[in-house]
Amino acid sequence: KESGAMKFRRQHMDPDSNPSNNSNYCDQMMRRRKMTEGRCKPVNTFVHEPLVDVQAICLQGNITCKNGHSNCHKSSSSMHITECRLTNGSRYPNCAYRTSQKEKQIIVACEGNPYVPVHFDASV
Ligand code: UM3
Repeated sequence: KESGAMKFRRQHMDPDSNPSNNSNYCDQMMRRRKMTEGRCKPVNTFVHEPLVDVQAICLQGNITCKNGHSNCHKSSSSMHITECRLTNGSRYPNCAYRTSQKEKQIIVACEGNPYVPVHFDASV
């Protein structure tokens, strides 16, 4: 079965690519990473940094997550990310996304032992 940590890596980690000049990145990746099955996931962020650097965010101080839990952590440095946002006219099963590259600090929720990212909360 897929663990929370595995799900985070599937949905949010893409360390070895930089989609700079590929406006189809989100259309391809949202499908390839199985976020267009059953419904089109409305918003999803991919992180283009080494996994160890993203896991290290869990060592930062606790902050409150959007859901009120206190197991969120903010990266001390900005990270290369791509935000995928469903386009207005997009209708399942034809999920179409806008691809936008950003450099922002990210907030993740961490759980477990080892204490690793299981949810992407926000970028700031
Ligand atoms: N989400 C992102 N990036 C954002 C905001 C939200 O990926 O900037 C995702 C994370 C959540 C989902 O999925 O939207 C609902 O908040 P997850 O818990 O599987 O990571």
